Amino acid sequence: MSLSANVECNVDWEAQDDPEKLAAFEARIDQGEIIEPDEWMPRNYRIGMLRMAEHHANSEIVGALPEGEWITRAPSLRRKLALIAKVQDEVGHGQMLYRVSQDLGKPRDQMLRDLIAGKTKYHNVFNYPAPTWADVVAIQWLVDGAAIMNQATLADGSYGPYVRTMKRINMEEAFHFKSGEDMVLTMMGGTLRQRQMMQEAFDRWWAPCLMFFGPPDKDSVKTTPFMRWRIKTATNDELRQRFVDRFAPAALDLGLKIHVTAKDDKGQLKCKADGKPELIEDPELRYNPQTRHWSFSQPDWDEFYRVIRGNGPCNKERVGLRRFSYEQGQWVRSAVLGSTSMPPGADSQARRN
Ligand code: BYC
Repeated sequence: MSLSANVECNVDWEAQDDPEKLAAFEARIDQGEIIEPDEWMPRNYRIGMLRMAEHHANSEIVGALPEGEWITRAPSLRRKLALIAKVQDEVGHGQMLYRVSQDLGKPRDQMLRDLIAGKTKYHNVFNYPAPTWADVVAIQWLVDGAAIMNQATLADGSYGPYVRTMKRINMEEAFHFKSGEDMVLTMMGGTLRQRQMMQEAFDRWWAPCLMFFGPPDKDSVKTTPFMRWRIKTATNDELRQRFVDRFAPAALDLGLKIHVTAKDDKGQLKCKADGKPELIEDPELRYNPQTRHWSFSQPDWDEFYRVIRGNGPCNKERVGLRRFSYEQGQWVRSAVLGSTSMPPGADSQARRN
């Protein structure tokens, strides 16, 4: 089944599938079977899987942008080479995930257009600025750490092409995370200024990383049906808790403090009259030996919804750069697809000559 180029890809819970086919499909899911693209699947499974794979593909290619900005400014040749390789990996993940999404019925060109038109989403975290090298460190340690935590559960899902892609991506993400760990150790073992920079970056990234796993379960519209079909295998809150259990003690061991922060509309920490950021140590942060979990303060969910609806500090910049690259690449796509159209601006250039 293929969707035409302008079909709205919305889950419709009122849609009725053939009850016999649905029962047979759900029995296969219950037995842990893997679903392949050419097999029958309920409409909402296909659309739900497509939306998730497309959101993921978008996140990979937009996610390459904040780190990509730092390639020319990396502090050493070794860090520069590692960063180039990482950014290349992330774009490659996007390529693989757009292929998975294409097989689910949406043409690639429509996905790229929907991204730059603001019709589809990508992860909240990539709408924040990375003003220092320590932000690159925070991305590789915390964001890649969060991604691995989420994607390890997605690799246990039910849709074959996505599951296989997750396994491959997770291996590469493990390298990114190791590099992030090495960098955070370097920063926290460095000078006072390096440790301060790392703390400031950590303060900028902690809350967005808590939001990375999606809204609280009570507000997550898709978790329950998606878990029934094993599109997701853990809830947003379960993953968030796993993240805090893993990273809160690691951060404290490194000498970092976990603060509740407030941000201005440029994504920078709000400052007091003396110019220092308004920071309060998280009053909820503590380990409970009975539950073996850490408690923590929830991030600002209003900020999350503002950011994912296009009004975060860097949304316009990130989408603008994607638009620029889409427009600049148009002549290459036209050439490869056999069209004779000229690159943007080339026809007027030709007329002038
Ligand atoms: N950011 O019902 P819910 C990387 C949306 S990139 C933005 O819980 P669901 C990396 C959600 O789409 C790795 N939007 O949704 C790359 C939904 O909107 P719609 C990225 C979010 O689908 C470069 C609405 O909120 N990983 O590692 O059950 C450099 C309600 O949410 C977010 C993936 O993409 C968010 N954080 O669960 C470095 C993994 N959270 O559809 C690193 C695949 C939620 O109603 N995706 N929304 O308009 C997932 O696991 C799931 O889609 C989510 C959301 C957990 C994100």
